[in-house]
Amino acid sequence: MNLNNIMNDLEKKHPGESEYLQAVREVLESINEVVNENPQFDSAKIIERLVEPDRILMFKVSWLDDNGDVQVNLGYRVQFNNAIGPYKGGLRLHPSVNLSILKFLGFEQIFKNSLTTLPMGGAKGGSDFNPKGKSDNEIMRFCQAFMLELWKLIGPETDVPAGDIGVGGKEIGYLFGMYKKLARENTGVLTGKGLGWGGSLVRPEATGFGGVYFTKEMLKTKGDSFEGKTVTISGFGNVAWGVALKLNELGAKVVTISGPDGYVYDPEGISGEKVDYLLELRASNQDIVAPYAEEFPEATFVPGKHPWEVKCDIAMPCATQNELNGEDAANLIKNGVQAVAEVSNMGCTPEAVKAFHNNKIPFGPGKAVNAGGVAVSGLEMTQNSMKLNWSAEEVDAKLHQIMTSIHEAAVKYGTEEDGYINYVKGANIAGFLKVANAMLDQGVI
Ligand code: 2IT
Repeated sequence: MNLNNIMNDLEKKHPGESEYLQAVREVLESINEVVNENPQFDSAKIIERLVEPDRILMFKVSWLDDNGDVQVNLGYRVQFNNAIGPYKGGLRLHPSVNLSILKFLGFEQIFKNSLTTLPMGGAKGGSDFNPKGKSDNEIMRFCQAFMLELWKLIGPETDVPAGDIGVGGKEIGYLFGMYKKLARENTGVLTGKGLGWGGSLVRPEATGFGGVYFTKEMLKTKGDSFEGKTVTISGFGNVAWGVALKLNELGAKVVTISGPDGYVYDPEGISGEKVDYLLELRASNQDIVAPYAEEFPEATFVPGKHPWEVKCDIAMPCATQNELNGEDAANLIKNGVQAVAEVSNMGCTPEAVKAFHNNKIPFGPGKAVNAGGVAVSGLEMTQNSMKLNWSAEEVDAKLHQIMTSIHEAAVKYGTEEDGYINYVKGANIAGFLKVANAMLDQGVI
């Protein structure tokens, strides 16, 4: 594979799509060696076929706000690759959403889903709709208008969307209601459903719990554990909540959360009712964490900054892409960080990842660390197919086993000569091989 030629070609075809090009470059750099050792991939043009989505649906979403005014948004679904199973991936509702972001997320999803060991292809979708400050009725009308277009492309054996930033149980409910009406069927077409109508226990906690299980395995390779560790996390949504819950259970102390307005530092630790409060913050449909410091006076609100300046043993970004840069990484390293695990998708910039690698800090990439969310989505699909529900213990045990197996796969392909585990390389190679071999088996299509 000529990496530079492929990247140059892609940059020419998709100028300015920086997140997408960043995600592709990272994967190609780490699989380069494996592709060169397997000429069959090159002759079938596996890489050239893998880096472009199978198709993209882009549509207009018109809806009425509470004043009766017409609002217009853009909606998207990027179906990237279905070599190993139906397209699968979340829907993101955020004003920053554009094709570059959804293509990076869809591309990452291919490898993440492959790592879970479950049969799921990669996709992503969403809209530049901003849920912040919207009423429930406005969110419902938007979701219904969005599904009026999306339903034509999806189905329980074709493409199964779920939540991402801005899409939780409430939005999945509105989307499901409209799909059901249009398609005249009640099937597991979406995951993250309510528990009374096809949802799986542990799905809301799964991304966070899975992230902690993976990081626990990372620490274990050093003979270490979470007990007594100080952890900085970012974000305050579903993912940060699940991470905080599990970290407390394992004896760690969570000292930060964050939003676009800044971060909160709570030296006493975010546990008990304070973790529950994260859900209240999220339900308020506001992008702010400042109220936390008003509610709990031992905490300080630091406006306009990221939590990576706070001294910690372990850092776990849980918010959004490129939220931890080279300077943040240098700060963490200076303060003695022992491990970094991305729970957000591509939470760290390439400069930050390079700094962790150069300093031999164990670094877990998002596609491995946060795969627990989509893994339990896969388990929700299985339960829907069987028309049976598993207990929370059963789902959690399967999630735990999946995260351990992802860690094992990353160790297998990512261990370097000096014993340092390059989890980025390991996860990318393990995720890639399964998809590439499936594409080879299925011919040129
Ligand atoms: O980034 C992700 O893996 C998700 N937003 C979850 C996707 C899913 O289909 O559960």
